[in-house]
Amino acid sequence: MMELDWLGGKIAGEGVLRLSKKIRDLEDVFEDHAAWTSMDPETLVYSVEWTQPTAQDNEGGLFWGVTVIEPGRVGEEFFMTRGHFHAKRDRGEYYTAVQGTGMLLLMDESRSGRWEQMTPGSLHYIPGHTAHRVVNTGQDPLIFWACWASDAGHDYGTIQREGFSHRVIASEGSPRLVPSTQP
Ligand code: PAN
Ligand code: ZN
Repeated sequence: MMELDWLGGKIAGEGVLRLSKKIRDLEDVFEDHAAWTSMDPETLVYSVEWTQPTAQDNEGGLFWGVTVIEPGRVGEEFFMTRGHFHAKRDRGEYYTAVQGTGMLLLMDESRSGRWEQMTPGSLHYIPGHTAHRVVNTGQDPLIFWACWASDAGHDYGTIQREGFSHRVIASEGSPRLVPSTQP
C-alpha cells in the first residue's frame, strides 16, 4: 500500500519512482535561450513521484503520480513541464491540482490549442490525441496529481521539434497566453 501526502505532493511506499528536472535538463524548452544560459543550471524546475503497480505495456493498467512545479521564470516565461503527447495517442489522463495556481496547456494533433486554469481542487480531463503541459503562474509551488494509462507511454520528441501552439509569459506581473513564434 502507498501513503500519500496529498497537499505536500509526496508518495511514500515501496517502489516509488522519482525524477526531477533542473534548468540544465531543459535546454530548448524555454523560448529565451539567453535567459536560460544565464541561470544556475542546478535550479530545480519540477519533480515527479509516481507508482507503476503494473507493467508499462499492460493494456488496461493505471499509473498514479504527482508533479511539483517550483515558482520561477526563464526570462518572461514561467516554469513549466516539458509537455508531451502520449505515445499511444488515444490514451487519456486526469490531472487534479491541490496547491498553487497555473495553467494546463492542451493542444490537439492539428496544433489547435486551448487552456484550463489550475487552482486547488480543479479537475482536468485530458482526452486522447492531446498534448499537455503545465505552467506554474503563481508565487508558490504548483502541485497536481495525475492518473494515466499504464501503456500510454510518452512522446516528448514531437513537442521538442514542433513546440506548443502557445506559451505563457509574465506581462506586467500577470500571466498572458501568447502564440508561439518558435518551438
Ligand atoms: C505527468 C507528467 C509530469 C511531468 O505525470 O509526466 O507532470 O511532465 P512531463 O512528462 O511533460 O515532463 C503525465 O502527464 N503523465 O502522463
Ligand atoms: Zn501525460
